[in-house]
Parts: sequence; C-alpha cells; structure tokens
Amino acid sequence: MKRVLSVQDLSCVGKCSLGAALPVLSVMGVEACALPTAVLSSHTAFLNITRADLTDRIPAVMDAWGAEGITFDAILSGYLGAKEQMALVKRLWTQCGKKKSLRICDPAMGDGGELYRGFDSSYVTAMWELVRDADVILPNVTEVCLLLGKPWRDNFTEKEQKDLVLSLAENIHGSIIMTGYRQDGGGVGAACYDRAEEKFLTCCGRQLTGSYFGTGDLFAAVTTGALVRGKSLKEAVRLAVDFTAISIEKTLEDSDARWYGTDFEKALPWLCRHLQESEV
Ligand code: PXL
Repeated sequence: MKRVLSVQDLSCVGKCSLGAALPVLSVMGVEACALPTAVLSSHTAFLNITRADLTDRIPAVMDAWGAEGITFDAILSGYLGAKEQMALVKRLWTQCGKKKSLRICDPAMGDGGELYRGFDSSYVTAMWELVRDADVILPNVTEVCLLLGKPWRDNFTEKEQKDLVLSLAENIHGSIIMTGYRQDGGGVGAACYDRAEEKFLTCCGRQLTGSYFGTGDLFAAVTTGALVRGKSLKEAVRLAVDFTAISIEKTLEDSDARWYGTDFEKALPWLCRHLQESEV
C-alpha cells in the first residue's frame, strides 16, 4: 500500500485541509498520514477563530520519523501556517521521501483575487521555494496570478489562462494543474502543463453555481491519490474534476448543507467504486 503524507493545517471545523485530504486518501486505498502545520478552531472564513501555529514542533516530528525510518511515497503540502514552513517542507522532501517520492504542492494562499487572511506578499515569495522544485503544483487561478505578479480578473479568456499556465511553466521544474479554469463556453475544471509529455491540456466539467471552501484541498487530495496509484496526470485530473463536481452537486441537492464546505462525504462512495471499477 502506498503511503502519502499530507502536510497542511487541521481546521477542526470546516471540511478543508487535513479534514478533507485524509478521508479522500483513505477511500482511495492509500495510507493517509498527517503532519498538521497549524491547528485552527475552524478555517478562516469563520469570523471567530483561534489558532496554534506548529512550526516549532515540526523538526522534532521529522527527527522521530527519521529515527523510525519512516518514509512516504508522496508528500502533499497545502495550507501552511507560516512562511518558515516552506524550508521545513523542503527538508521533509529529502529527509522523509524515497528516491522516487512525488513532491506535490498546493500553494494554498488565496482565492477570488485575494490572499487569504493573515498572508502578505512575503508569503507568496516564500512559496516560490516549493513551487519551483515540486513535481506537481496545483494553484488556482488567483495563486497563479500571485506567483507571476500579474493582476487577477474573474473573466480571463481561455487563451489568457493558457498563457498564465505556460508563463508559470517557464519558471518551474514540474507539472502544473491550475484549478478554477473556465472555458469560454461555460465549463469549469483545470488547465494543465504536463512536464513529462511537454503538453498543455485542459479538463472540464459542468459549471456549477457557487464557490465552496475546501474544493481545492479535495481536488489536490484526489489528484495525489490517483498519481501515487500510478495514474497519468490526465487521468488523475479527470478523476479530481469529476469528484469535485459530484461533491458540489451533492451539496446543492441538500438544503441543510453547511455553508462552510461541501458535502464531499456523499461523493466518497462514488470515488471508491470508480477506482475499483477502473482498475479491475
Ligand atoms: O481550503 C484552504 C484553506 C485551508 N486552511 C485554512 C483556510 C483555507 C482557506 O481559507 O483558511 C485554515
């Protein structure tokens, strides 16, 4: 069984970050391990939150894993508590990775043209450390603009979004999966640069109303689970786009759904079934 480390915060309430990644990875039949970068009472869309940053605790955890000989087949980083954690994630890559471990980075730092609460431009600069060297990065459109220092708009054309992805590809080593890609005709999904194939590709589903917290984290977890199980980038992205769409559909069906995240739990049986059927 493949073992994946998910390095991101634990938002105790909010269906995002570790709370989204761990169940997804487990359902995908990979061992899901966690390194919480911070513990928050809930994610930052809530008004009243309290948080404990865990930066100082991470080196001791790495040392303990080193002493136990624990390594991971993939390391997925997401929302980090502080910019000092970028260097720690890089250390994790070398200290707790195997020779062929996948280094996957979701540079979670903003959406809707804005940085998340608590981050500033120095956080974006620090994120480049991971973005430049990861095997796969999964920024949303806002994060691509932040990384490139380009102004964000909510109505980029397909051509403009392709140019954004290709500009970023010139500056990094790995593949790009840009989430929140919008087709001129209305579909939503991802625009990618596959480094191994040296190809630009897009993968879209139906456009669904609303925008939901945690969908980027779910998307990154599904992609990671699929890649570590040996799927191609294209197959992994297809699965992640479909899973995200089903999670949103399930959320829209239920008038009692929580405002702060998707009902992705109701899409997990589909994910499990889909993997079993596609791999027999
Ligand atoms: O889903 C991204 C995310 C993760 N973790 C925390 C967040 C957010 C988005 O705002 O606040 C704590």
